[in-house]
Amino acid sequence: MRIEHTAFHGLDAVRISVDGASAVVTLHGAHVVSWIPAGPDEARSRERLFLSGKARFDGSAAIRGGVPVIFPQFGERGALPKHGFARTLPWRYSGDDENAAFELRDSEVQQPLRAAWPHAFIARLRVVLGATRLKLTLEVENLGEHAFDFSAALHSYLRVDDIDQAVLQGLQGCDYEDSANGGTLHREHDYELRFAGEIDRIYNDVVAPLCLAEGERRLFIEQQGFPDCVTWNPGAQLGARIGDLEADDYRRFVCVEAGQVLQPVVLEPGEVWEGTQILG
Ligand code: TA6
Repeated sequence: MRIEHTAFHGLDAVRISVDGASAVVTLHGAHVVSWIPAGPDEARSRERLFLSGKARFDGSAAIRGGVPVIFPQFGERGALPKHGFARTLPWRYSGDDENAAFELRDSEVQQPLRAAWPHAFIARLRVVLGATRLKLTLEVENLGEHAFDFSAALHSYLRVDDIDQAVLQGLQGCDYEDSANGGTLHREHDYELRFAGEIDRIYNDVVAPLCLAEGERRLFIEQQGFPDCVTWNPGAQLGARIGDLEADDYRRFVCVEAGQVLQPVVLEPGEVWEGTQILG
């Protein structure tokens, strides 16, 4: 892998390239903002992540699109701001010339967040790029003297041309919590999930690789270490109320998030947890 330090909309970033593929990761949030796999033609070698034209790059908020790192809290399931603080803090590049890695330490967490989550930790994001695959591994290490618990996710915004043509295959048989309908519990019976209207679900015990299909195009999504998969699209109405999305942007992405949400991780002193999402 070739690694170059660069800037992305004014943010410090790292550009990774290998065998005709490329990815860009900003230090703000260790946020993957672009992934273009190699391909025999333009149809396959094209941007695979959605990034909003109204995304904010001033460091004040999470970037809308790409792959936000959610840690140490998913959603509003705790005292921290929604989805925790990792996506809004500056990470440090901790890789070398060939291995891309980013690190966030608790010393970066300022008050009042630190008081709300007073734990000593290192979070690392390792990014491995292949010609047609992107592998993201989130690692969390407890550096303190007491156990802590956390939840986490890789909140990937996968680009689609038309939400009406996109289906997510492979969730059949999984139980899910329906966040768009009061957190009710269900079992998925269908092989294909379609995105008609708001979909916001936390699927549990996802083991098989999933496939995002749109026409002839396929993107496979695997996860390891993360037991849950969150699927999200705001639909037209909610999409129009999200300030950093254009009114029609909901048509152009599906979030398929590898997560540890329903059952937080309990990490003992000295222990390391890791979870991986592979796109390709
Ligand atoms: O992962 C799904 C979700 O929690 C949705 O409920 C939705 O709110 C989305 O994340 C985006 O959250 P954000 O804070 O980035 O606007």
